[in-house]
Amino acid sequence: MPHPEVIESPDTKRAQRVPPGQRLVKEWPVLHSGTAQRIDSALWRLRIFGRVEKERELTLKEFLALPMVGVHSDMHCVTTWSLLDNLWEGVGTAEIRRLCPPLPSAKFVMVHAAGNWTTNLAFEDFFQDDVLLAVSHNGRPLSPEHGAPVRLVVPRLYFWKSAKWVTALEYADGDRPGFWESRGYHNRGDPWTEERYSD
Ligand SMILES: Nc1nc2c(c(=O)[nH]1)N[C@H]1C(S)=C(S)[C@@H](COP(=O)(O)O)O[C@H]1N2
Ligand SMILES: [Mo]
Repeated sequence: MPHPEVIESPDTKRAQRVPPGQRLVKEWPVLHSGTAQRIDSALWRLRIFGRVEKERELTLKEFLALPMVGVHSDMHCVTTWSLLDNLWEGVGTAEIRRLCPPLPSAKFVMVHAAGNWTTNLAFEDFFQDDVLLAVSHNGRPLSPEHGAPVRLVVPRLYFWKSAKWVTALEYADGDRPGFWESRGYHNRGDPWTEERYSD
Protein backbone atom coordinates (compact mmCIF):
# COMPACT_ATOMS: atom_id res chain seq x y z
CA MET A 1 0.00 0.00 0.00
CA PRO A 2 1.30 3.54 -0.69
CA HIS A 3 1.63 5.75 2.39
CA PRO A 4 -1.65 7.53 2.82
CA GLU A 5 -2.24 10.77 4.65
CA VAL A 6 -2.57 10.11 8.41
CA ILE A 7 -5.49 11.80 10.15
CA GLU A 8 -5.11 12.49 13.88
CA SER A 9 -8.21 11.52 15.78
CA PRO A 10 -8.75 14.57 18.04
CA ASP A 11 -8.93 12.53 21.27
CA THR A 12 -5.25 11.59 20.87
CA LYS A 13 -4.41 15.25 21.55
CA ARG A 14 -6.13 15.41 24.94
CA ALA A 15 -3.88 16.01 27.96
CA GLN A 16 -5.75 13.18 29.73
CA ARG A 17 -6.21 10.44 27.13
CA VAL A 18 -7.94 7.83 29.29
CA PRO A 19 -11.70 8.39 29.70
CA PRO A 20 -13.32 8.05 33.15
CA GLY A 21 -13.70 4.47 34.39
CA GLN A 22 -11.23 3.05 31.83
CA ARG A 23 -7.88 1.29 32.40
CA LEU A 24 -5.02 0.89 29.94
CA VAL A 25 -4.06 -2.43 28.39
CA LYS A 26 -0.93 -3.16 26.35
CA GLU A 27 -2.17 -6.09 24.27
CA TRP A 28 -5.12 -5.80 21.95
CA PRO A 29 -8.01 -7.96 23.31
CA VAL A 30 -10.38 -9.90 21.05
CA LEU A 31 -14.03 -9.38 21.92
CA HIS A 32 -17.29 -10.15 20.19
CA SER A 33 -20.60 -11.86 20.74
CA GLY A 34 -21.02 -15.30 19.19
CA THR A 35 -18.32 -16.90 17.06
CA ALA A 36 -15.61 -15.13 15.08
CA GLN A 37 -16.46 -14.90 11.40
CA ARG A 38 -14.11 -16.25 8.76
CA ILE A 39 -14.79 -14.47 5.53
CA ASP A 40 -13.59 -15.66 2.15
CA SER A 41 -12.10 -12.53 0.53
CA ALA A 42 -13.19 -13.70 -2.90
CA LEU A 43 -16.82 -13.83 -1.76
CA TRP A 44 -16.83 -10.68 0.40
CA ARG A 45 -18.97 -7.77 -0.80
CA LEU A 46 -19.68 -4.34 0.63
CA ARG A 47 -23.27 -3.47 -0.09
CA ILE A 48 -24.51 0.12 0.30
CA PHE A 49 -28.28 0.31 0.30
CA GLY A 50 -31.40 1.84 1.84
CA ARG A 51 -31.88 5.58 1.35
CA VAL A 52 -29.48 5.99 -1.59
CA GLU A 53 -29.93 7.17 -5.16
CA LYS A 54 -28.55 3.91 -6.48
CA GLU A 55 -27.42 0.84 -4.54
CA ARG A 56 -23.77 -0.19 -4.82
CA GLU A 57 -22.01 -3.46 -4.25
CA LEU A 58 -18.20 -3.58 -4.18
CA THR A 59 -15.89 -6.56 -4.35
CA LEU A 60 -12.78 -6.48 -2.16
CA LYS A 61 -10.68 -5.65 -5.21
CA GLU A 62 -12.90 -2.66 -6.01
CA PHE A 63 -12.88 -1.58 -2.36
CA LEU A 64 -9.07 -1.73 -2.16
CA ALA A 65 -8.80 0.42 -5.29
CA LEU A 66 -10.51 3.35 -3.52
CA PRO A 67 -8.32 6.16 -2.10
CA MET A 68 -6.97 5.11 1.31
CA VAL A 69 -6.41 7.10 4.49
CA GLY A 70 -4.52 6.46 7.70
CA VAL A 71 -5.98 7.27 11.12
CA HIS A 72 -4.13 7.48 14.43
CA SER A 73 -6.56 6.83 17.29
CA ASP A 74 -7.24 5.43 20.74
CA MET A 75 -9.65 2.57 21.46
CA HIS A 76 -12.06 2.37 24.41
CA CYS A 77 -14.17 -0.72 25.10
CA VAL A 78 -17.22 -0.30 27.34
CA THR A 79 -15.97 -3.28 29.41
CA THR A 80 -13.32 -0.74 30.62
CA TRP A 81 -10.15 -1.52 28.66
CA SER A 82 -8.47 1.15 26.54
CA LEU A 83 -5.64 0.72 24.05
CA LEU A 84 -3.82 3.87 22.92
CA ASP A 85 -1.96 4.73 19.73
CA ASN A 86 -3.46 2.61 17.01
CA LEU A 87 -2.66 3.24 13.36
CA TRP A 88 -5.41 2.19 10.99
CA GLU A 89 -5.47 2.15 7.21
CA GLY A 90 -8.52 1.86 5.04
CA VAL A 91 -11.21 3.85 3.28
CA GLY A 92 -12.64 6.87 5.05
CA THR A 93 -16.41 7.15 5.31
CA ALA A 94 -16.16 10.49 3.44
CA GLU A 95 -14.93 8.51 0.43
CA ILE A 96 -17.81 6.04 0.81
CA ARG A 97 -20.25 8.97 0.85
CA ARG A 98 -18.76 10.35 -2.40
CA LEU A 99 -19.01 6.93 -4.01
CA CYS A 100 -22.62 6.32 -3.01
CA PRO A 101 -24.32 9.42 -1.61
CA PRO A 102 -27.22 9.01 0.80
CA LEU A 103 -30.50 10.72 -0.10
CA PRO A 104 -30.88 14.18 1.51
CA SER A 105 -33.47 12.90 4.01
CA ALA A 106 -31.17 10.14 5.33
CA LYS A 107 -29.61 10.84 8.74
CA PHE A 108 -28.63 7.43 10.15
CA VAL A 109 -26.70 4.34 9.16
CA MET A 110 -27.17 0.75 10.22
CA VAL A 111 -23.87 -1.09 9.87
CA HIS A 112 -24.35 -4.78 9.10
CA ALA A 113 -21.76 -7.43 9.95
CA ALA A 114 -21.50 -11.09 8.99
CA GLY A 115 -23.35 -13.32 11.44
CA ASN A 116 -26.35 -10.98 11.82
CA TRP A 117 -24.69 -8.38 14.01
CA THR A 118 -25.53 -4.69 13.61
CA THR A 119 -24.76 -1.30 15.11
CA ASN A 120 -26.43 2.07 14.49
CA LEU A 121 -24.85 5.50 14.10
CA ALA A 122 -26.05 9.02 13.37
CA PHE A 123 -24.42 10.63 10.33
CA GLU A 124 -22.78 13.24 12.62
CA ASP A 125 -20.75 10.38 14.14
CA PHE A 126 -20.37 8.15 11.08
CA PHE A 127 -19.10 10.82 8.69
CA GLN A 128 -16.40 12.31 10.95
CA ASP A 129 -13.06 12.47 9.15
CA ASP A 130 -11.42 9.97 11.55
CA VAL A 131 -13.99 7.24 10.81
CA LEU A 132 -12.90 4.55 8.37
CA LEU A 133 -13.51 1.08 7.04
CA ALA A 134 -10.16 -0.36 8.04
CA VAL A 135 -8.16 -3.14 6.42
CA SER A 136 -4.99 -2.90 8.50
CA HIS A 137 -3.82 -2.12 12.05
CA ASN A 138 -0.29 -0.95 12.93
CA GLY A 139 0.93 -1.85 9.47
CA ARG A 140 -0.43 -5.38 9.36
CA PRO A 141 -3.56 -6.68 7.64
CA LEU A 142 -6.44 -7.24 10.07
CA SER A 143 -6.58 -10.77 11.41
CA PRO A 144 -9.88 -12.67 11.08
CA GLU A 145 -10.63 -12.33 14.82
CA HIS A 146 -10.19 -8.53 14.60
CA GLY A 147 -12.65 -8.28 11.71
CA ALA A 148 -10.95 -9.13 8.40
CA PRO A 149 -11.26 -8.30 5.64
CA VAL A 150 -12.91 -4.96 6.54
CA ARG A 151 -14.02 -3.48 9.88
CA LEU A 152 -15.41 -0.14 10.87
CA VAL A 153 -13.40 2.10 13.24
CA VAL A 154 -15.22 4.93 15.03
CA PRO A 155 -12.48 6.34 17.28
CA ARG A 156 -14.57 8.81 19.29
CA LEU A 157 -17.18 6.31 20.53
CA TYR A 158 -16.96 3.13 22.62
CA PHE A 159 -15.50 0.39 20.49
CA TRP A 160 -18.67 -1.66 20.16
CA LYS A 161 -19.65 0.81 17.41
CA SER A 162 -16.58 -0.38 15.47
CA ALA A 163 -18.21 -3.32 13.71
CA LYS A 164 -15.98 -6.21 12.66
CA TRP A 165 -16.65 -8.20 9.45
CA VAL A 166 -18.65 -5.38 7.86
CA THR A 167 -20.83 -6.50 4.96
CA ALA A 168 -23.26 -3.63 4.39
CA LEU A 169 -24.14 -0.02 5.15
CA GLU A 170 -27.83 0.78 5.23
CA TYR A 171 -28.80 4.45 5.18
CA ALA A 172 -32.11 5.43 6.76
CA ASP A 173 -34.20 8.51 7.58
CA GLY A 174 -34.90 7.24 11.09
CA ASP A 175 -32.78 5.67 13.83
CA ARG A 176 -33.16 2.06 14.91
CA PRO A 177 -31.14 0.23 17.57
CA GLY A 178 -28.46 -2.28 16.57
CA PHE A 179 -27.49 -5.53 18.31
CA TRP A 180 -26.08 -4.17 21.59
CA GLU A 181 -28.15 -0.99 21.48
CA SER A 182 -31.32 -3.09 21.67
CA ARG A 183 -29.83 -5.08 24.59
CA GLY A 184 -29.29 -2.22 27.00
CA TYR A 185 -26.21 -0.46 25.62
CA HIS A 186 -26.40 3.30 25.13
CA ASN A 187 -27.65 4.44 21.74
CA ARG A 188 -24.58 6.64 21.13
CA GLY A 189 -21.72 5.59 23.43
CA ASP A 190 -19.54 8.63 24.14
CA PRO A 191 -16.73 7.39 26.43
CA TRP A 192 -15.99 10.88 27.81
CA THR A 193 -19.46 11.20 29.35
CA GLU A 194 -19.66 7.45 30.09
CA GLU A 195 -22.61 6.72 27.84
CA ARG A 196 -22.27 3.01 28.62
CA TYR A 197 -25.76 1.63 29.16
CA SER A 198 -29.18 3.08 28.51
CA ASP A 199 -30.62 2.86 32.03
N1 LIG B 1 -19.43 -7.97 14.11
C1 LIG B 1 -19.13 -7.62 15.36
N2 LIG B 1 -18.40 -6.51 15.57
C2 LIG B 1 -18.08 -6.13 16.82
C3 LIG B 1 -18.51 -6.87 17.94
C4 LIG B 1 -19.30 -8.03 17.70
O1 LIG B 1 -19.74 -8.73 18.62
N3 LIG B 1 -19.58 -8.37 16.41
N4 LIG B 1 -18.16 -6.46 19.21
C5 LIG B 1 -17.75 -5.05 19.39
C6 LIG B 1 -17.08 -4.82 20.65
S1 LIG B 1 -18.04 -4.83 22.04
C7 LIG B 1 -15.76 -4.48 20.72
S2 LIG B 1 -15.04 -3.98 22.15
C8 LIG B 1 -14.90 -4.56 19.53
C9 LIG B 1 -13.71 -5.43 19.81
O2 LIG B 1 -12.86 -5.47 18.69
P1 LIG B 1 -11.54 -6.33 18.78
O3 LIG B 1 -11.97 -7.75 19.05
O4 LIG B 1 -10.86 -6.15 17.49
O5 LIG B 1 -10.76 -5.79 19.95
O6 LIG B 1 -15.58 -5.07 18.41
C10 LIG B 1 -16.87 -4.57 18.25
N5 LIG B 1 -17.34 -5.01 16.97
MO1 LIG C 1 -16.69 -3.75 23.72
